[in-house]
Amino acid sequence: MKIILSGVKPTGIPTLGNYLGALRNFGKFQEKMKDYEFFIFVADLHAITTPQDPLELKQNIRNVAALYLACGLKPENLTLFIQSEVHEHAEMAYIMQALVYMGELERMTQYKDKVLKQTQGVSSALFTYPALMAADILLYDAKFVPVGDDQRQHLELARDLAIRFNNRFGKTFTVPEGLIQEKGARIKDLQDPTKKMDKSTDNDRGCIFLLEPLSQIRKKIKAAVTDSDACVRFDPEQKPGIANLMTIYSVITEKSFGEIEAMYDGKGYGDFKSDLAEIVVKEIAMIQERYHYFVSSQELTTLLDEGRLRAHQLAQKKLKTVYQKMGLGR
Ligand code: AQP
Repeated sequence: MKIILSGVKPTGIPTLGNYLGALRNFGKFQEKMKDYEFFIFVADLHAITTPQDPLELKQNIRNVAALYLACGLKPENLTLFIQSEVHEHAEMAYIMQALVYMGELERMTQYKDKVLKQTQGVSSALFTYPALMAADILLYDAKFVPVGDDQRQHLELARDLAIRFNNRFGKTFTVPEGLIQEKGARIKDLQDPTKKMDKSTDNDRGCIFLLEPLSQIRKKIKAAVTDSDACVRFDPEQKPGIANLMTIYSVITEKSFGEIEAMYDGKGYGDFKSDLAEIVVKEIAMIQERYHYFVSSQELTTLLDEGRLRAHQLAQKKLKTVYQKMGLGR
């Protein structure tokens, strides 16, 4: 059995970045890789590495689960589950913590960035987050992990830990590989195109949330930061705002940057932004319609129940093997 695994943290409403960098690709990979089983989960244990309101967290968990289906995942070959409902994730994370070195965790750039944003003190779980991520992946021997560019470093660490464990205790884990799209793997903030678009942002104006009113999405795109050059040209260094908008345009429409440049040759940013706003709104309107159907459906509840059982079955077996290889217990 060959497995592809990925997750999204329910720390808020997923963004256009999450969609273009991750969610949208899951359904596309499903179409192309029919001999793979897809293990897709709601990463709620990852969410509590930063403070969460319990009621909001519960709602966000259901939202993310519904959005997976709304964004194109199909129930065939799918194990959809909630991370905290499969207790082996937390147990395997402890094993990974015993394996990973402090220096490796200290080098993680996402940790360093997130520490700067914390106002209430930094939890030790934020520091050990990559150990939990390695556990998520290795528990199921996932071969491929489709993620956005920001997860590249964590994925590399998961590979190192799999190799380290295999060298120390004998071949146990599959060494995973990332599936990172060339385009759309790092969508930037609309107000500050040097930063990635984050769902836990301080400035909502730079971020498009998948469940926000369509009229607001139009406004945000029209107000996106550009430059004074007034020429639609792909140049991430000199024109990061326009390059980001062109990336969004290109991923959704599947038009190349050259084609987009030719279409807007001699036109200003106004036309380009208006068209992009309609393209994004059309895509998100479709997602919202499907989300409203799935979020309160019995279909979703049943999928999550079945997913929990299937994930637990595999995870339990793997954890037992790991304990045995390490000499734990009797
Ligand atoms: N801007 C982005 N562009 C492309 N892909 C992105 N991803 C995240 N942001 C972008 C990818 O989406 C998947 C799920 O992400 P996540 O839930 O683990 O993290 P997040 O959206 O980055 O969420 P947070 O923690 O609420 O906020 P920040 O951003 O502060 O960490 C992943 O595959 C990710 O690569």
